[in-house]
Parts: sequence; structure tokens; C-alpha cells
Amino acid sequence: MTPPGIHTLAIHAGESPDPTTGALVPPLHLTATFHLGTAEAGAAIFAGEQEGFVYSRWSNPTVEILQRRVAALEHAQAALATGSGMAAIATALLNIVRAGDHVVCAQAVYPSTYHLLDVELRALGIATTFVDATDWQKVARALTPNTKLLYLETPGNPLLTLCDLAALAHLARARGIITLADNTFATPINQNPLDWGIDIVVHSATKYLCGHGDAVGGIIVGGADFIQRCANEPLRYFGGVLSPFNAYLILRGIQTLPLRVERHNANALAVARFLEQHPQVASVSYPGLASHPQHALARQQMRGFGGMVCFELKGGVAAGARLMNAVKLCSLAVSLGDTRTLITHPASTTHSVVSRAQRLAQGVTDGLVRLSVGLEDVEDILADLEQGLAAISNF
Ligand code: LCS
Repeated sequence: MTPPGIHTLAIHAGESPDPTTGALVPPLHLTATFHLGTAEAGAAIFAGEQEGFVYSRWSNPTVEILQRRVAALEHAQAALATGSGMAAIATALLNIVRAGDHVVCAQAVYPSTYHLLDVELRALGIATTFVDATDWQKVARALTPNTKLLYLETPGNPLLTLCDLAALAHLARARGIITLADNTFATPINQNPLDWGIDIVVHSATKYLCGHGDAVGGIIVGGADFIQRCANEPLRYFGGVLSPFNAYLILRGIQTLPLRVERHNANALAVARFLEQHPQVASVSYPGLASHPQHALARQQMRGFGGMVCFELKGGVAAGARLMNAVKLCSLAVSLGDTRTLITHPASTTHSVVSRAQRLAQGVTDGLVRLSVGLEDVEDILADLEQGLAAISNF
């Protein structure tokens, strides 16, 4: 039998009708604890001799359906849901590195990830070297005998630079180094890092997986042993678990993920093309544009180019502020992957947690604007940007 298609998996993977009621929609199990049955059954569950739910910090049936579904979409053996994208990243990291270990991380990653490695984990004795991971030779030069992990994000937040997943996975594997890729921007619809040899994938499920901007969550996917250890050690004891309620919302959102991503891809390409020819715009970054320096790599490792677009206004930071105050349909808000089009100015928001020097080294200039292109009619998005850009020159 041919394997199910992506829309079928997004709707059905990991679920079956509820055995007690027949409910077709996975029930929301809002319970902290579970009846253990008998003293003997409870002891057997605790001893690991029998399967069973005990406590929702350990596992929860609604959360487990989400985990099975994302594992299927990412072509992975297993997945583990967490309370946020940062909890997914922290849990995965704490399952890999110990004091004395070294991490090599792509320079262009979500700034809170940068901070987690650069400040929080450094304080625990874990050193990180940040490199331009668009160039595999720079990555190779940064590896040391105690490098345990190569951390990647592709496309990177917010500049949309890419890492060559196959080349970097090959480089790391030859040296026994674990590879991890944050696939939040691409989604499993546009890219499956495990298929290119990456060991572990993380997502902020807050974004496209949920898709409606109403829940914070995260997920780690990878091999069954790795995921089991994440569940039994860092997640259980540091405690960054996902609420069953948020798992329910994210599961609901995932059913339309392939449909939504298709439209995010189409709307973002149209917006990128519009911006590229606009006289107020100095440059546009979108992996789907021929002008993107890694467009060939994008075509090779991605099936679609995503909903995120970045651009630099000729008028710099002042023009950016005017644009953000002039737009009406686009919402001035952080986060991404929502149905709504969101517009941000990274220098004053997401990237304010890193120093200006680090921000500039990452290529995040003062006048950079980031768009999470939503699912509205593209004509309406373009009209709003047009009038917003006109307001800059009319100032
Ligand atoms: N990874 C990436 C690529 C992200 O963009 C974010 C959040 C995270 C991980 C963390 O996920 P969270 O804990 O928020 O679920 N990115 C945000 C952004 O660009 N604006 O606001 C949040």
C-alpha cells in the first residue's frame, strides 16, 4: 500500500476513535492525574513493567496524539511535546550536553536560542561557538574534539539564510557530532531535516503548527531512544511540559497545516516580488526569489519557501517606524505563522535581547522589517503595504 499523503497524515496520524465513547475528535484529557487501577497495577506501571498513564507531567493521552502526529509529519520515530519552543530547545540541549562540552551553533538563529546557549548554558559550563553556517568550511573549522552538538536553524530567524542540511549532517556524522535543526520557519510541509541526515528537529509549535496564534507550545522529534531519554530525564525533572489544552488546540490547527502552508508560500512569494520592485525598498530576502544568495539550495532541500519575508527600507530605522505605524491590515506584533499578517522591527523587539554588535554581526540591521505573511487575500496585503510604503514618502 502506498503511504498516506501529507493532508491525510495531518488529519489522521496518531489518532483513533476514543475507545470508551467512540468520539471521533481526540478528547481533551484535562486531568493532572490518572487512576492507577489496583495497587499491583500501579506498582507495575511505576516499575516500567506495564504501560499506563500516571501523571500529566509524565504523559497525557491528548499530548501523545500530538506527538505521534508530528513524528509522522517529520518522518521521525518519535516526538515529545513541550510547553514552548524554548522548552523544546532547552530540553533537547540538556539531553545532549554536559559541563565541559562544546556546541557549534549557526550565527543566524532566533535570539532567545542564541541567549540560551551564549549566557544560560555557558553559566553551566557549556561553551558555544557561533559561526556563519551558510559556509560549511567555517563550521568545519569551528569543531573541536569536545564538540558534542551542531545546532542549526534553516531558514534562520529573521534573515532567512539557509544551512545546507545534507552537507552539515555529513560533516558532523563523520566526527560523531549530533545535529539538531530548528524547523519552525519551514514547517514539515516545506522541509524534513531528518531526510537530509539531521538527527533531531525542534519546533516552536506556537507558530505554523498551531497556526492560529492562540497557543504556545513546542516539540522535539527524533529517534525513539533520544526522545524517550528527553521524556524521562530533562522534561520530567525540569518540568517544561505542554498543557493538554494547548495540545488540543495545536492538534486542531495541524489538520489544516498543509493547506495553510501552501497559501502562506503563495502569498509570501507574491509579497516578496512586490517588495523587490518597490522604489522604497533597498533589498528583500526570501528563499523563493532568484535574488536570494541560496536560492539553488532552497530549491534543493525545500519543497516550498515559507511565509516569512524580510526587507530593508532605503530610509532605515525611521522609515521602518513610519511603515509600522501606517499599516492597517498588517498587525505590529511579534511571533509568526499566524493566519494574520504580522509585521515586526527585529532591532527593537525580538533582537533587543542580544547586543547591537551581535545583532549587526547576525546581519540584523537597524532598518530591517520582518513580515509573517498571513492567509488574507493577497491583494489586500499588497494594498496595505502599498499604502504603508506610500506613507513613508509622503511624510
Ligand atoms: N525557534 C524559532 C525559530 C522561533 O522563531 C521561536 C520564537 C522559538 C524557537 C521559540 O519558540 P516559543 O518558545 O516562543 O514557542 N520566535 C518568535 C519570534 O520570532 N517572535 O516572537 C517569538
